[in-house]
Amino acid sequence: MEPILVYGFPLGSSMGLVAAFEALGQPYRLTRVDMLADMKNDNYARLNPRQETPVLLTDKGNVLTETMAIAAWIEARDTERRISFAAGTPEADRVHQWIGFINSGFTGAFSPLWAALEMTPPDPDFQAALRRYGRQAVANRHEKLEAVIGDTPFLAGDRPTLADLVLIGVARWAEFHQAVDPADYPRLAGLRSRIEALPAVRFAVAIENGESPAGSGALLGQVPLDEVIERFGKKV
Ligand SMILES: N[C@@H](CCC(=O)N[C@@H](CS)C(=O)NCC(=O)O)C(=O)O
Repeated sequence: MEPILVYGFPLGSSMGLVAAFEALGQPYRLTRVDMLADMKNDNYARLNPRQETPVLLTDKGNVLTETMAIAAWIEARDTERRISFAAGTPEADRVHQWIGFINSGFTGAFSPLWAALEMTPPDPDFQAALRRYGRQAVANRHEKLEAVIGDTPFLAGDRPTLADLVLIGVARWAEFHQAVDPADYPRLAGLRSRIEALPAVRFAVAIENGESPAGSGALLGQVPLDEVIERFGKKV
């Protein structure tokens, strides 16, 4: 079977993985999840007990969660090295290092901001403290990232890789939460605009917006979430 990537909207980090599948150019399908309405329930937990996106149904029909594991799965199939480097090379190590940084500290810095936004029932004092802490954490991770972005057009060199695509799914949260002023991080701002201009990323954003962009032709269609859960989720 073709792999199926279960991606979340609005503003899911999985947008970067949709772009990665598109850039990979091999046949794939997508499943769309409204994270606000269709994820925090027992049915979705059959697919991912942590009730999160992304989830990959692999070509062997296995359920694979966690962005880093899914990125590694894509990398192993990217034999044309469109968005990765050969295993064991220093360039590949560097891509893994970037993805580790982005998926841990950089992504995690936004957690207090999401927690404040989604808190029910509201607790204004706690939410204000979470927002203050979250903004500090996001600024700190932005400073760290800004300091180590090099002179190459993309994170790991002259061409975009999985590291850039994982970054772009998350970096836009800074504006959404008004956590930092992007102008304070000019290297990151330049990098983000180069990544956002990539056809695969434009495609992924259009998909996230519910449009039907032409794309490369690798996307074979969208599979309804209920069907995916019935076929691949834990049996009840
Ligand atoms: N460690 C997981 C985290 C995934 C994650 O946090 N996904 C977000 C969407 S970007 C989510 O599903 N959040 C819902 C929630 O936990 O409330 C990964 O890297 O894949």
